Amino acid sequence: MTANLPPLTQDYFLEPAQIQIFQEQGFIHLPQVLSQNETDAYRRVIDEVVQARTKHDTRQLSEKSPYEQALTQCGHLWSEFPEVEAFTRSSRLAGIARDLLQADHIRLWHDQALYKQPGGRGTDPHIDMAYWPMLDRIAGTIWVALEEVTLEMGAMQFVPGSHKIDWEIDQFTIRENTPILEQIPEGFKQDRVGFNLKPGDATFHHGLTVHFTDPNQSDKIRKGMTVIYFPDGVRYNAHSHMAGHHCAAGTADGEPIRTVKNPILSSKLV
Ligand SMILES: O=C(O)CCC(=O)C(=O)O
Repeated sequence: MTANLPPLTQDYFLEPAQIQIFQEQGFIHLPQVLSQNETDAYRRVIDEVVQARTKHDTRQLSEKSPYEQALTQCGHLWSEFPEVEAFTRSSRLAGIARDLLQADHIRLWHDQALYKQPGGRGTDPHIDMAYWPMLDRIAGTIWVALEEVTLEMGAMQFVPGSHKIDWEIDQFTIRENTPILEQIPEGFKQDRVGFNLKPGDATFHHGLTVHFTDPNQSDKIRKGMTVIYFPDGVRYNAHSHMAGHHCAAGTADGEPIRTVKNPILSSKLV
């Protein structure tokens, strides 16, 4: 495995106007969060761990489930592969989450590499909060492009303002294509917005923002690495259909989620 990885500790400065855009839209494009060198170094590592995780799966794309045809999903990498830890626990990335979610302290939910094979299906429209048993609906994801990712390859697209909808979350279950675009109330219907990403660019989206991608119409693998964060104090919902999630193991209903899997990664300077 690759050694001597660049530490991702230098802050990425966000203008107040960017924070405001995120609060209004529920997502934001962040250019050059990682330099080309940093991106290359972590892509090599993440390629290796995705390969290690998936090497026993010899199925063709057409033999996989619809969900798997959209995404090769390798999560919780940092605790298994020490070389991924510097990415997942990066204070630069976590600082972005802290600023955008306006948190004093930001905690880790989990990481996941999300690769889309050439010809892979589009990612179905969804909201992430449906997958997380959180009573307080505030959390978000940074999605970092490990290579150039264009809309034709399946770059992320978002419905502006959809994080402000009072979603009935429990109707959306993981790995089922519950229609969501059709449920956007009249006043919230807006055209999708997506971004072509250069290597090291990122998007950050709120856990209540509707997002999706087109299929990967290129002959290259679309490579994204994500980290999910939530503010310290977010409480566990034992009545959620996602109750029992191992990232909150041992947390009682209504208590703040603060397990060993959720270290604080960034704190506001006072
Ligand atoms: O990478 C994708 O296609 C989907 C990613 C996603 O849904 C997420 O990070 O929340």
